[in-house]
Amino acid sequence: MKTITRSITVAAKHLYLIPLVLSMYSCNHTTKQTIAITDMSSSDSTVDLSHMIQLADTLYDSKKISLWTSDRLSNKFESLYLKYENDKTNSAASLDYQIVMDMGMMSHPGPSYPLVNLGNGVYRADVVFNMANIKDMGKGWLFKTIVKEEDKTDTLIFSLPVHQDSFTRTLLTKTKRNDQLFVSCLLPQEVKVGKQTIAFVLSKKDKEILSNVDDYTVAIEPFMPAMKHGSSENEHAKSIGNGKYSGMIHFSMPGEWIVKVKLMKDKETLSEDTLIYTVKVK
Ligand SMILES: [Cu+2]
Repeated sequence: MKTITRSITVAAKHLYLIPLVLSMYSCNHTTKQTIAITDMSSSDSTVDLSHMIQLADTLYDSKKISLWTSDRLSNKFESLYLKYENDKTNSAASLDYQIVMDMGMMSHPGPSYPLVNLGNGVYRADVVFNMANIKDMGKGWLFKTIVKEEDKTDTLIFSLPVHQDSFTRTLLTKTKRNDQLFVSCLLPQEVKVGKQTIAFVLSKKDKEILSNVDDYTVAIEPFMPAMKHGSSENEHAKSIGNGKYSGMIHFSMPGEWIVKVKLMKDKETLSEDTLIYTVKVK
């Protein structure tokens, strides 16, 4: 059997157009936006694309493929949602994806989890963007959607606008057991003063394939460098499954804080370095 392979490149929508695009879509394409589905594989119970940003979409043959995210993309752990619609209901397709950083002179794959099928033609792709796009240097991050049907494979390429955050939220560390782990702190860049939940995602990196890590404790210590003090009433982040960890952190006053993080197992520190996340407290 002959396999046809073709490649379609789709430009991402400019982010400044999103408010306009969203309002336009809510008038014309309401049926395509109100998809609420249950994500069986994670603790987030539902994924509602109607509250998300559509990064790109394309129509080809009788198919429509679109890519969604809950907020603008930056250099950290991100969940992307792929929606596949086909007018021909009887044709079965299998989907896969690949993340590639195109830097012009060279390109390299990026760290990502296997695609999760959420049902109803929606798939989740969890990715760690370990860098932002660099201006004037290649196409930046590309999302390659691979659609396999009986006799052909199509590759659709979406370019992704991945911005640089002021404060890095994903750090790579090595453990004493020689694992390479991405430690992603899910705090926004800016938070409100007071006691609040702090969440992390631990991703074990084996080449560019990521997998969940659930058997650590993420030890946290908030510190305010300008005034050289910490705070009380903090709780280390414990595993809640699917590579996610949740704890409590207390930012007792406004200003710039750092969160010092160590990975522990049975009271032993296993991360080789202390990871530092900066956060602006308002
Ligand atoms: Cu202070």
